Amino acid sequence: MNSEIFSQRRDLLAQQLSVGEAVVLFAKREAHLEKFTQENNFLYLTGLAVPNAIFIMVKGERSLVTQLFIQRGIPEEEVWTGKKMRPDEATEISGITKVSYLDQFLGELSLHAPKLQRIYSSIGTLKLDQPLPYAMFALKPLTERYPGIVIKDIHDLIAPLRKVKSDWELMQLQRAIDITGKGIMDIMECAKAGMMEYELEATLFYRMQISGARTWGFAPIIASGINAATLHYEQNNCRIESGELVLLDVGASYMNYSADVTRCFPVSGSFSERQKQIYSLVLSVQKQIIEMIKPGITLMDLQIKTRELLAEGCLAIGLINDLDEITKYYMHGVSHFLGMDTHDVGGREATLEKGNVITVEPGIYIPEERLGVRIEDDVLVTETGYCVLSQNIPKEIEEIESIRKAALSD
Ligand SMILES: [Mn+2]
Repeated sequence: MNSEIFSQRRDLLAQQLSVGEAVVLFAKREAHLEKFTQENNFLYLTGLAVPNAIFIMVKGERSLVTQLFIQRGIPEEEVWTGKKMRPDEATEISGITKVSYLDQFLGELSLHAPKLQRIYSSIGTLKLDQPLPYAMFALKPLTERYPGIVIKDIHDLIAPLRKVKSDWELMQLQRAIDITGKGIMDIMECAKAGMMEYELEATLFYRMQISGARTWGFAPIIASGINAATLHYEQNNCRIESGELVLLDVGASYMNYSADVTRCFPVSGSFSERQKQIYSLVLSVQKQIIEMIKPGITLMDLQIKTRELLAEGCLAIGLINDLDEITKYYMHGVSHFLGMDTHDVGGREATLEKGNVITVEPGIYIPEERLGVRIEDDVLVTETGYCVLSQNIPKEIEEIESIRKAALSD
């Protein structure tokens, strides 16, 4: 990957900054004996997958300072942890020519401080009952001496950039989705009643690992029977009983881009009449919602229509007696942005534009029948409509039943 990509992203970021404003982003902290994954805003603007580093961009009257701070390699430590990234390596990857060491950060920031009014960083939404975000903590020496400097979350600056995917990003996403799809097929081809949910998780994880997707995009949901009616069931530790429907809500992360796909299949080979009825309803709604996708439509439009269609469907089959009762069986959003984060930046009410990638995931959950159905695809917004990136992963009843029957007859 060319450092030019990161330079272009930083140029777009810089265009949004006014004089006296700065961006300060902190890489993820290194955690002992833990697999390292980078903070996504930092990664998006620098391409650097190293812990503890800092990125700053300061807009002055006549200047724009872009600078990196990285860890100094200490020979005694490098015996244990391997070589630290050198400044010239950081420059080669990121395209940022001014690279200093972490112990120089506060000194350098001091030079800019008197003229700063606002700093954008990754702080999210501050919660009073939660610890201070690391960025707020790390900037304390500055904010204590310059209480006038406001720290704001970077979301509104970076979301417009991150939610429009480049061709390169779409290639990574497609790969993440394809690997996930292969893993779902592996599961459908090996699952049997009596297996544990986590055995299916292992099957998919194996597929990911041998395909270069080293981590999950999010904690996988492998939910059989009533567990599928718990939206964020992540234990995956139940035995799959014969006759149950198994819900897989899974996504591999490839090059830090996350897939997010949900499929359901009958462990015993064919759907029961009731499972078929609920599944068909969800599938039909899902297809109608996907059909709506084009630039100019809002995520809220999709949500309102989903609720309406599901309510009509549930009323027609007698599951509810009044359209408003639908919230009892469908209670979540139908769509979110997808990208480096599984729930990517962009919000829940945005207007769609070309290059956005969103999920479409209606569902119906009936705990009293030990049944939950959700069908989720990943969809690219194109100039005139949409392209379903996960279209190769089977979701028609006949396709799923024939895969399952073939698998069980082996
Ligand atoms: Mn999703």
